[in-house]
Amino acid sequence: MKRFTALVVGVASAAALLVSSAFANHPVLVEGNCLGTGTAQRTAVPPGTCGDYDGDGRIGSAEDTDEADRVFGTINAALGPGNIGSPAVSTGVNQNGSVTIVASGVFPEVVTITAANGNVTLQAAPGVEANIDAVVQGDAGTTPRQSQPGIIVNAPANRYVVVRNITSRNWTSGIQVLGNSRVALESVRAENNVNYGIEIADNARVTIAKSEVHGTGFRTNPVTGNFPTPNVPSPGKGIEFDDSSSGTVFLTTVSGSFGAGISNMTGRRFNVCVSNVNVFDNSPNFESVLTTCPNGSGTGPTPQSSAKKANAKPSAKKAPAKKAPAKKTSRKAPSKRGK
Ligand SMILES: [Ca+2]
Ligand SMILES: [Ca+2]
Repeated sequence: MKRFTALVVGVASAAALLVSSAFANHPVLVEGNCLGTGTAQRTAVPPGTCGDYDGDGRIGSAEDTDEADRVFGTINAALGPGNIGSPAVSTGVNQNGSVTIVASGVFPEVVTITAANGNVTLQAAPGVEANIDAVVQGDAGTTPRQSQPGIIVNAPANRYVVVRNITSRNWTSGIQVLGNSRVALESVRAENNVNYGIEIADNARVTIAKSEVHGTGFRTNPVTGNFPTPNVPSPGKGIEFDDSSSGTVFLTTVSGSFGAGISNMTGRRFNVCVSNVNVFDNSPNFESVLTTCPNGSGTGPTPQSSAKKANAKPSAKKAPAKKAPAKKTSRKAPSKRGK
């Protein structure tokens, strides 16, 4: 019996070690790249050139798989387990840690953040232009990528995600936040996306600051269509909060949207608060959005058209801090999300 107990303790200790490693929350780096001749993405360059931050001559997928150096060439590889060698050594953040892009580059990949194992930060270093772009001229993946969102965040409510200093271009939605995600978008730029610059749905809670959303719903493309004529974007909004989501928008510019610049479709007037923003040439600039932020939020359903009246109701000040209800009533048509 004693031996059995010792065995159980031993197994439990090993399990504890495995569990503790899942809470590492360590940082990794992603190198940049540059656009060269040909259609294939380059993986070998003269050492130290073209985004080769660690000077080994490898970029892109070759940097993802070279050794357990915690330096990657693609964003999704950095976010993943990053298993290298046999037996495998895991060096990626495994959806638990910070991914910093350290040299400028174009990243033609749908970036998926689940924060399944811990908090996740995705950022470019100051002065680095990290362009997550559906379009790379001549690349075979360009066509299917344009019918997908660029950055998808779908995380549990007990994790926090930060996206900082990242550009997302030419997708259906530049950034899509779903589920129970809790997210800070800081200094992000969403340009030339068709359906949404930034799309927030489900129960997500998102704060957006110091960001830019431009040209949503307008794009000419020989494959996915010519928007907004003859194809009409669905709906071509700069920033939208939908379903039971909530959030704030501060010190942000939204311009040139086919639809609304900043839109609150939650049906709850205090779910979305906007302050000190620059909105211009959207249609309209604001849709059911409060531009004076009361204390508290989520005080109950109200017709979107009456949102302006909310500013005059002092009772809103006593509203408790919002806890988004888990209840979900409807999902949008798939065509709005990915087609
Ligand atoms: Ca390298
Ligand atoms: Ca590497």
